Amino acid sequence: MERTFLAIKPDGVQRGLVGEIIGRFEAKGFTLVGMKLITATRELAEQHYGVHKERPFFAGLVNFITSGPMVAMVWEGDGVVASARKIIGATNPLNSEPGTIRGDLAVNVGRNIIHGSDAVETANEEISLWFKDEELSAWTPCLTPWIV
Ligand code: 3AN
Repeated sequence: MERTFLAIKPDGVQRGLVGEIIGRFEAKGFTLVGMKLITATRELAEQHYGVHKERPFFAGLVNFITSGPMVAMVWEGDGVVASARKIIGATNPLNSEPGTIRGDLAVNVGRNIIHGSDAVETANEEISLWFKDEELSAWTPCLTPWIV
């Protein structure tokens, strides 16, 4: 089953948007298989954003991402990598469609509240960078016995 790495960045946590954001992926029908509140070290942030290390915004991005706790998560489901990117919206929130997380909740490209892996291969790399295998729980949602 396909998995992706999503992280609510420090601005999303500070703004009290954790429940709102997680709710969108639950409502869509994806399964949460790993989650932790974590303040990233510089080493972890630099590894995670290594692809951007020559970009002018890299130092500011690492400072921001290490500035406070994030909610790091692994979500599972058919096509979850591409679908989560659609739910998140374009990188620059001013270009994100209304209805997407960034389109509804963010304004600034440097404070765009959530990260989502951009491809299945990247997702697998990011999951192993942020989580140990034993921190992930494979489970099958089964609603009825919990309701009636
Ligand atoms: P996405 O997060 O949508 O995959 P990337 O991978 O192009 O976007 O960029 C990674 C992160 O770098 C973005 N989430 C954003 O926080 C930051 N970023 C990208 N472009 C800029 C920019 N022009 N100025 C400041 N920060 C940026």
